[in-house]
Amino acid sequence: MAGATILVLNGPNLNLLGVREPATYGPDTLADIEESCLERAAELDLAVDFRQSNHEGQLVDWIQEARENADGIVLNAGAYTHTSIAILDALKASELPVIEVHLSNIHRRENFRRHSYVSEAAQGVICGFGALGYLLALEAMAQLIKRD
Ligand code: CA2
Repeated sequence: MAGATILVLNGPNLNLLGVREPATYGPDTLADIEESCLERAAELDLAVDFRQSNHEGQLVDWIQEARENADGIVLNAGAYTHTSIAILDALKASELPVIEVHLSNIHRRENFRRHSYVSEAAQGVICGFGALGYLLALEAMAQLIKRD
């Protein structure tokens, strides 16, 4: 689908990227990741709407709005991945293709990170590749949307 819009949504604390914990999450800031997403999206003939919030309700509102404004969602829900049934319900209600992204390999860390509510609504999950995961997700999304 040429010119499709992908909502790239980031959850709590991801605004701290590049400032703290580079050993776990890599050296890139969220602004760096946004810039590389915009570049890759242009090559893929996609538009990207890149957002971050620390608030669960705000993320739910944006997912609800995506039903009208976007053609797919790439989501790193941060810690809400492991807790939020509200985000899961909003993703299901959106009826959009969803790709879940994590910078770190959530299966290699604490046990509580191994369960993801988001995964139940996701077409696929990319984790452990740092900022590259967002670009891989955009490539996968471009293919998914083309197929539909
Ligand atoms: O690996 C990921 O992308 C996570 O979604 C990141 C979340 C974590 O709760 C998930 O289990 C896995 C945490 C994001 C916090 O980001 C920070 C960045 C710099 C400094 C502190 C936190």
